[in-house]
Amino acid sequence: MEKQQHYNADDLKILEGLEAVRVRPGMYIGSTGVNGLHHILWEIVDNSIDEAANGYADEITVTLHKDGSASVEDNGRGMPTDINSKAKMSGVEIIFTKLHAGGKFDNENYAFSGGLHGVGASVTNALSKWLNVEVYRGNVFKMSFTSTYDKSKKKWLCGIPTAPLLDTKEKTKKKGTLVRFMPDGEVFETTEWNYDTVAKRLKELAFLNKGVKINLLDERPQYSFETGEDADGNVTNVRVERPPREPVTYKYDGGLVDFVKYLNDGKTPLYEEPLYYSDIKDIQIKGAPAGKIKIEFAMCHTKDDTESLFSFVNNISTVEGGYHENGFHSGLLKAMNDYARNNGFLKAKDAPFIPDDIKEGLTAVLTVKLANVEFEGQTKTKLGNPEVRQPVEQTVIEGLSKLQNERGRKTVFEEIAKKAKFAADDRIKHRAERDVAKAASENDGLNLVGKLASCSGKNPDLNELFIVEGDSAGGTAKQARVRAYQSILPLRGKPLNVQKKSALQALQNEEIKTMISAIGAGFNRSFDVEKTKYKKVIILSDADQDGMHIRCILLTFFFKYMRDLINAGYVYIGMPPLYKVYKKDVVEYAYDDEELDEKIKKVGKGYSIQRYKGLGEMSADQLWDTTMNPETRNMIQVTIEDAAEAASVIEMLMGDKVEGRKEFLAQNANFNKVDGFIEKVNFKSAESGEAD
Ligand code: 0R9
Repeated sequence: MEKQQHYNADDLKILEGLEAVRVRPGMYIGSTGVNGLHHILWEIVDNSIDEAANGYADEITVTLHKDGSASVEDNGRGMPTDINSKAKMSGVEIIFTKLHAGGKFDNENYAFSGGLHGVGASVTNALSKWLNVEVYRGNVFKMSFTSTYDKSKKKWLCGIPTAPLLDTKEKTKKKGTLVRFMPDGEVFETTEWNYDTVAKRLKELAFLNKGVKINLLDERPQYSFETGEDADGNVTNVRVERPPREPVTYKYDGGLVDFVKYLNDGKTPLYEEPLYYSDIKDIQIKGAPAGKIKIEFAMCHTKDDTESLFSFVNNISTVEGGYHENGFHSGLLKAMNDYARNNGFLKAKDAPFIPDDIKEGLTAVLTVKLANVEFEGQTKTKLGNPEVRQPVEQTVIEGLSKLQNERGRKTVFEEIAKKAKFAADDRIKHRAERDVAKAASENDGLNLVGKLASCSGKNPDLNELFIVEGDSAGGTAKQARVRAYQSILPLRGKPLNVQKKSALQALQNEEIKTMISAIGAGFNRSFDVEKTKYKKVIILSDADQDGMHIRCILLTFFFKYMRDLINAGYVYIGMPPLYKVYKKDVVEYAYDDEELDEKIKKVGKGYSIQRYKGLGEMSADQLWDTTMNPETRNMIQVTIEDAAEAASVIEMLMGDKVEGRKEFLAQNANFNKVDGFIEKVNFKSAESGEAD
């Protein structure tokens, strides 16, 4: 602290900048929940990725430490350690104390083409208890920052350097930067890193950054719960410590091509090697200087009938799409229409393909990189710059035309054109499908008598539809519900698994017709989320194997035929409790084994435990209190990734590839991947085939 006077008035302004981050963290990282927590890790990882994308680093290691801190290390050039003449501080200090450092910093030395997104590492610093940096550039350099609350001044002193950058004079052969930080528990609702979230993102980044080796080390001990019985026959629940996870490494020399192959795992591709192309074009974003846009895509059609397009802008997943996706689709459509006309797949009398014809069964990854992007949409994951559309369209047309003329690609384009023609014919033949679905949508109350218990209110914002496993639980739910805004749809047995069915076949199924009719927004291509009667569609199934299977089947249905319902965030998984812990009048519910421990302590000596095997075991009051009452219930909002994962699980179990299924089942099907809401189950029921 002895050098504190080293920082002058100019710097104070900077520190106030960081204080703003403390005061309104949501403005900088979206939320202070688990997503916000991970955001501050991504900021640091992004810096390393930028260094790698510029060709200076090829290995990045992320470590989740025992003490709850996280660190990121890269083998790049190392952050600049010299004093910047303008700012009168080292690059290291700039990066961690200046908001938006990197992106806005206009000194040539520091011009990195990355840093195109995000709010910068200073935000991570501002929201951490402490942050330590080491730079390896011949010598080892060190710098530390801390955040404290100054009670007398009633303000946060956050991200304050404890001293200027220190040259330790220690020699090192290593190159690069190491950043370690402790997220502040006073800022975040949780400071526990989610391994699956981190792993998934790092894997994605490894796909998007070809050849970069990304390691993930989780040094935290793992815990599991073992239930047993003590001498008096009471249920016991003991926490057992297990060794940390094994380190993992992600590295894909094929980049996007490997990404597409990975996404197609378990599907049947129409051609062996995905198509790949990339180009850099000029772009003029309104109100910004002329710039460049890097466009890259890989694609491969499969025998499936839905499209999976994963798009990214500056390595950020654009789940809600945007102008780059529009450009991709229109480029693809133009290129394939030209090809099909010129090669006899479309005759003079045939109408041109429409986008859906080309999208059928398409798996593709599209990434664009450019400066001055704007994100829109509910979750800020939609690219809002219209100028992006044209260069992407142009690149796709050029790319596909070049690829067509490459040796060995002839059959690839023939396969795509054949598939599109088939889809177009099918579409024309099956216009009837739309009419049936429409009829089902409008068929209010007719074939629903005795099935759907409809709510009386008409406001989709308030209305909730519970899809309940089993007639008996359905009956209980009907008693428990608030009639004004809660509808109950009991499902008899397992719903039709639509994975292997055509849309028309799906429409012949009573249960599915009833769902379409209840939701009232159409189906498949005619689905219009604006027309939904419910902005909460809640799947309520038992916490056992069958229940998990039903969840997966329903999610697959929504994923395939009502995807926008998921995109809009209207699909939920209801979470009934697993245990009731009680003693005389005291009743507590536990939703998992960890909570069971807590609740046992809360109820105290002489407690009893009931383990719910199914929803049907609960009384109407209990079901209301634990699962249906908006004030007290536990629900999980289904993301498109969850649903895609459920669909790919179903695909693997039911799909064309028998080997994949066998291997999968042999490994005891760990369904926990779907963000923790599908427990570890052995999916025997799936093996025996469809449950129509
Ligand atoms: C572990 C996380 N890694 C980083 O945060 C990281 C930032 C960074 C970096 C540069 C190199 N490696 C890095 N790792 C760098 C160095 C130089 C020029 N540009 C970038 C150079 O030596 O000339 N920086 C990112 C931003 C900045 N450095 C700065 F310039 F703004 F300071």
